[in-house]
Amino acid sequence: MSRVSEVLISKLIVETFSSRFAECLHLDVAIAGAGPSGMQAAIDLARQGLKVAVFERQLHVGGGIWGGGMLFPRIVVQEEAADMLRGLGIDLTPHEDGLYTADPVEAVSKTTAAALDAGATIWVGMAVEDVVIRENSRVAGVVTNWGAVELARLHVDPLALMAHCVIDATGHHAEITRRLLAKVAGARLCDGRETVPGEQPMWAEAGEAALVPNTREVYPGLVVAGMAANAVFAGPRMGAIFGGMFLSGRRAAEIAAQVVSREKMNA
Ligand code: 48H
Repeated sequence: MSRVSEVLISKLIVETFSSRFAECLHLDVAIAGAGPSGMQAAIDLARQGLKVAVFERQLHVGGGIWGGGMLFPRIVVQEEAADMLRGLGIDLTPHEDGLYTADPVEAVSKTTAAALDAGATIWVGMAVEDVVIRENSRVAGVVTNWGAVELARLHVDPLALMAHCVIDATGHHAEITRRLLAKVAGARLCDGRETVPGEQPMWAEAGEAALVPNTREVYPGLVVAGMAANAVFAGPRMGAIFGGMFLSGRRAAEIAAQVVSREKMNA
């Protein structure tokens, strides 16, 4: 029989939060955004034994998956990503032309479970508002604040966590990459540009095809994934097809693992 006391409830929450947060002060990879690309990257990196945390501004994970297409609760996935999703236990219904449909609730739940089971930490309600920079030439961590503080526009100073690599999986706005370019004087992306052009109008096939090639280390220590990658490299949007997001997350994990090895060698 448990003995329930208000003080003990408060103590357990504060103490276990603090110790779990303290464990994240030195990460291998910090991922901003818990949509499909960020979660797939978290699964792959954590399965390699890397220390990974995902920071999600909203109180829920899943990003754009929940809404399916215009709130119709189905997502479309193509053949190239089908095995990855089946491997997570997500049921896929086959259709013509190598396309499948899946249930958003199942897709979010099973990717989240896989990330947690692999050892990733997922923080919800916690936004990445900035990056930690070193020598004006390398991203070295993330600056976090409560999503609610952002929403209320309160002047509350943030906390910083160090990471060998940061993945910008913030979706359409590519927030982390934009923030970096806006703040670091003279910063240029890997292709020499100083601005993020944003995604292009819808062209589903081209948008999906562009996602993996656009998944790159855009600045030392900063990798872009998912819709953010198409925003940074002017790829088209694609509507409610999600295979490319999972494939981009996988590619981001491969690149991030290389960045982590490089940074550990340089340390
Ligand atoms: C913490 C943040 C921050 C921040 C944002 O939008 P997402 O689902 O991202 P992807 O790229 O994994 O998937 C894109 C897909 O959902 C989509 O939008 C598609 C297919 N669109 C096609 C079309 O034509 O419209 O998830 C990004 C997540 C969200 O949960 C945000 O709340 C979160 O990132 N986020 N979290 N700190 N600064 N910015």
